[in-house]
Amino acid sequence: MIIKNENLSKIDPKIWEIILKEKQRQNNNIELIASENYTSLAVMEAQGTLLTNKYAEGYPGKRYYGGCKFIDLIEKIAINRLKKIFNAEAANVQPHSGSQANQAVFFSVLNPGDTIMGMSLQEGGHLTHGMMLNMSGKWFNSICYGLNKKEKIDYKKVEYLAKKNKPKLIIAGASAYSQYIDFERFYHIAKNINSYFMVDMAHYAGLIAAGEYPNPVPFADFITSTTHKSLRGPRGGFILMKKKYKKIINSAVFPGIQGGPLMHVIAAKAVAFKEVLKPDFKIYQKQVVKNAKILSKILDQRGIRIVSGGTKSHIILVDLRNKKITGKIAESILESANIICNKNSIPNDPEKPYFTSGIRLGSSAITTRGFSELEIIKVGNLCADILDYPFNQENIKNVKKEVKKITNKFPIYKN
Ligand code: DSN
Repeated sequence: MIIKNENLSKIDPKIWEIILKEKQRQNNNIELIASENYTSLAVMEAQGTLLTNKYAEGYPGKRYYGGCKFIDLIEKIAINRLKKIFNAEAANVQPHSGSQANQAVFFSVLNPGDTIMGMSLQEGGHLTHGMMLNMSGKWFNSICYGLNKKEKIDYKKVEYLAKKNKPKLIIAGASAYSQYIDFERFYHIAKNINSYFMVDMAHYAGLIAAGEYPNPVPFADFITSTTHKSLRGPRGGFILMKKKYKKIINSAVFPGIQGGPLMHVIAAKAVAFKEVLKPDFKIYQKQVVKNAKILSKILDQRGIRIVSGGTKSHIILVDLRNKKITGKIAESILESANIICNKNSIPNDPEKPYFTSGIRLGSSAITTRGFSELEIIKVGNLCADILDYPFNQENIKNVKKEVKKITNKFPIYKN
């Protein structure tokens, strides 16, 4: 039977209605999840195209399916734009996610049982950098480094652990670390013991592209990332590498860990990369960092402890111990006032990861939305109002009203 080419609203009104509700939710809430952002209509348009119909296992010029001449053009454009953004020697745009980008690097140079070293999840690292329940912690001998007393990466300990354990791969990168990472220092530590050096820049990629955060590209053998966080693209991943690793990385992605690439997503990545290359993107990222610093300062002034004393990125990690509520409760009460964030462990957290003593905030999405100083000051104070009196229903109601005033002024997706 020929498919009916009618609109989604007609074919599946149930799903359509839920999507509309989600649109309303995104419009009515203040989004402070540090790993989220709002992608452009152009990016979504590319992702919603008929490119989803096409199988294209392989790489441009060397596919395992016919009919790939236009697909090849798209993938080549995505690769070239990405290389230009980061001044990278080679790029692979096929990973479906950041986690798969990491897996591909592991698959390219490691064997099960090899030793890897990454930042501990409890102190700001990422699940895929060796956490014991993740494949990276189960299949490899995982050594973790963490923070010093000032809640900054303890490079002396990194060096000590590297010399002692001789990991085959050292990973730098984090998902709840607001400070600069000294990639050059990591590079020297890795080179001294002849280990591979990988940077997972998923959180910082947009800032790095705009020159607002140190660039790992000159130092790392492999750089992995997602495309949907600070980079503001579609949900997906990529890998940058030195040219000498292009072959092993490409075959680790396909046929190593993935089959057919998602060509509609790769087209959307290409569109996002074009947006990143525009001068506007630099202005946006400058404001992202500025907004995070203002938000952090307001919270600090309201007596809320910020882990590591502030931020140099889009991330703010909040310690709630003096407020006597867990991250889980704070997340849920903020949500009832239409402020969205996520609970997050803080260094030496006495609570279990499901509860935590902290929340993580981020400025990427609110900056895309158009918030600047005035709104950020307001947002900081509203968060503090909630955290000061989390169980006062009148207070929650008042904050929610104020949130509505701000969000009404800054609609995201109009039609
Ligand atoms: N889950 C992402 C984050 O929120 O940081 C990382 O993959």
